[in-house]
Amino acid sequence: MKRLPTALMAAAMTSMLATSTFAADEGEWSPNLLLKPNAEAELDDEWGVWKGGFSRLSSYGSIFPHQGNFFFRLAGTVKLTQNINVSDYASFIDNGNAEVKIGSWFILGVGTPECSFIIQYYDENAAYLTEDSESIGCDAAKWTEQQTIKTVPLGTRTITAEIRVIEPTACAGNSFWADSMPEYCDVLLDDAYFHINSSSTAPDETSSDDEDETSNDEEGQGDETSNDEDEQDDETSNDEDEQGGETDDSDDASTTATTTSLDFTEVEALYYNGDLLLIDLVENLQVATRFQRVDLWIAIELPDGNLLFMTEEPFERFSLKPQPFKSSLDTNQNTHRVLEFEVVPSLLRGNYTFYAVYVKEGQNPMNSFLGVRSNIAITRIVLGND
Ligand SMILES: [Ca+2]
Repeated sequence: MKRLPTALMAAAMTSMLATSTFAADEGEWSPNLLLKPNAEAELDDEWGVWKGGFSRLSSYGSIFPHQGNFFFRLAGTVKLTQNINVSDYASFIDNGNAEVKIGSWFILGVGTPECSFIIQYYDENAAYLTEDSESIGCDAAKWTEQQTIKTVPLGTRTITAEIRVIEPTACAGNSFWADSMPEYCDVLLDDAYFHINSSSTAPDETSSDDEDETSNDEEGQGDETSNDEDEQDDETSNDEDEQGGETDDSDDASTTATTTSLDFTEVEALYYNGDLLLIDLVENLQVATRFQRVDLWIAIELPDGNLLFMTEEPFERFSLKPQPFKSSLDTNQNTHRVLEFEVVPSLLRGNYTFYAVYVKEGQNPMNSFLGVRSNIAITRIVLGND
């Protein structure tokens, strides 16, 4: 039986946007700004997970943790994220001296996955600035460290650090080798880290190693990366048009700040037939201008892995087709009941994961993360067999 955290959502917002109050000394790396990076502690919702499987294991076949008693398993195509508030480092960032170092230890479970680190930079209005990405090897047969160092753009206040695993089609089964072919590719991960430093003199000997290793993977990564880049170009140019000079001047911008947060209220972890299931979403949204309007997306991942999207249509509340739940929002500070139903025998048993996120108006977060304008609220429940 899978273990689930009992307190699922109460601390999600605070933890996802938690700020390290530790100020870096000149030339030194900060403490690890990732929460629960080594799998040792039971998880709440420190990690945002999009699409694939994410679990915490003590062993997997003959594989054991890199350190400690637990490690993470990423199954299938997975985007694993944490949002990191770096406003404590604002002065270093705005001097152009700040760098970030993202890394983790990887070992291959099954398949030929394509992995990368993505670092997205957002300003104090939570507006997307730019991003870095680096293909990394994640298919070694023994625990191997991967790391990359990037310069932080001026004006950055929040960073989304992402570990992305792409599942090639060869892992999807349905082939001549179907019997021996795994359903999913697996990558196992332990001891992830994200540090920021306060000067350019910090040690970075390891970065040259990484460049060598990553060059191998670039071809495999091709399609995925180029799609993202196209979208990124569009996105960036829109932002610039719409926001004009506002965000260039940090003093003015503070009076027109966009704030967003989403949080599911705490729910029981386990339900049986006859139980009433209530899911409430606490929305806090204030956008600076009408150009920064957002859509609210709510998706439910079913035990069979399918995603259902809540819709704006009163007679078809759920759809397999990706679509927003509410469109063109500017200000909204409310708790909404998004789901209320009795558990009946016809419902699939197993794990249900609920996601909610604000996305730039008109953008589809299933195509690209670039339009995301808030934390991703996540809560999970299990429908048990009676
Ligand atoms: Ca560990």
